[in-house]
Amino acid sequence: MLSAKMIEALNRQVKEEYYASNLYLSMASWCEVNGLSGCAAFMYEHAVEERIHMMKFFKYINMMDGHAIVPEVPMPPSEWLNIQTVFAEAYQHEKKVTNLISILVELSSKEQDFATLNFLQWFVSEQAEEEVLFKEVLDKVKLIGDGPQSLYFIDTEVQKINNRVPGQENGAEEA
Ligand code: OFO
Repeated sequence: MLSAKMIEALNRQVKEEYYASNLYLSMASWCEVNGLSGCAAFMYEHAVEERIHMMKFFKYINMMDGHAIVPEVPMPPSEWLNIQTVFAEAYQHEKKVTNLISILVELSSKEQDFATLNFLQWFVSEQAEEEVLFKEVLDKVKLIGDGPQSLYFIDTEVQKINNRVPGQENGAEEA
C-alpha cells in the first residue's frame, strides 16, 4: 500500500493534471474566439486527455487504500499575445509535467514502491509522446512564421496534426 508521503505526492500530481486540463481548456477557448478552430480542436482534445490523466491518478490513490482529494487549482491565464506564445507555453508546460513525473518515479523507486513505479510507467511513455507532439507543433508554428496568412497555415497544419493522432480525430464539438 502507499506511504503517507506517496499519497501526498500523488495527490499533488492530481492537482497538476487538473491544472493542465484547465490550462489547455483556456488555450482552446482563446484559439476559438480568435478564429483558430484547428488549434482550438487540438487544445480541447488535450484538455480532455489531461482530465483523464487526473482521473488515473485519482482512482489509483483510492484503489491503493489512500485518499484522493479534489484539489483547488489556480485560475489559468485567459489571454495570450499570439498563437506562437500559446504553443511555446504549452510545450514548456509539458516539459514541467515530465519533470514532475520523473520526481514521482524517483520517489517510488526510493521507497521500493514497485506497484506505483509500475503504474507510473504509462505516464513516462505518455509524457515522452506529448513532448514530441508539442515540440512538433511548435516547430511548425516557428517555421511558418508570422507573415501574412500565417495564421491560416498554422491553423491548417495544427488541425492536420490533430487529425493524425489516434483518438484525436474529432474536433472541439466532441470534446
Ligand atoms: Fe498529463 O499529460 Fe502531459 O501534461
